[in-house]
Amino acid sequence: MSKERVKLAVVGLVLFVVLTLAALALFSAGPGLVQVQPQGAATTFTDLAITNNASVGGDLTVTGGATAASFTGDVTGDLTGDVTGDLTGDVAGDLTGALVLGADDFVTLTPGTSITVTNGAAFTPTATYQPLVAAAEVTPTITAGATAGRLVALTNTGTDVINLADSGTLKLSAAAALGQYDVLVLVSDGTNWIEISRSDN
Ligand SMILES: [Ca+2]
Ligand SMILES: [Ca+2]
Repeated sequence: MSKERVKLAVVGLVLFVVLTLAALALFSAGPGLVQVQPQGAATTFTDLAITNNASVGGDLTVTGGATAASFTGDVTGDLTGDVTGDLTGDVAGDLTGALVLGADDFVTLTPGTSITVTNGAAFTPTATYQPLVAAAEVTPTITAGATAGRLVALTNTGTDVINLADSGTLKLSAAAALGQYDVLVLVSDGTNWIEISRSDN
């Protein structure tokens, strides 16, 4: 090999080493952005620690314990661990653990949309705290067949009397005549609405 070729080979080798070191320095410098592109087959990480935000576009499956300072997305699977932070969304699944309220928390029933009841017509409660109103004294009926165990507190917020007959699938201690602010509390057995209590306020 000629001297010139040896020189070129040495220069090439030095350039290769310098570029490799530069690339390593670039990728090890933080913080950076690491993107994981979808692959045909699942990629398995033995350990993956993320110290900043992580955005997951697809499903997130956690088989171990999960601790999150904040979790703002929906949880559609089962949640078997404790929730120690605030839960601001709806819980549509079953709660099989204890429901523990903090020392500064209340059970708060968001009122359902007020229903204007009419004579002889059935109305369907939409919330446990169900305000009712009428345009004149009326005797409506209540739709049967609600989910068993559902509670409803019918509250007449208007000045016109709302009568509820003790008949059919409405099982009362006696007919109810709800004046303003009077309340009738019922529970459904899946077919009937059964009176728990009433209050003439
Ligand atoms: Ca009765
Ligand atoms: Ca009253």
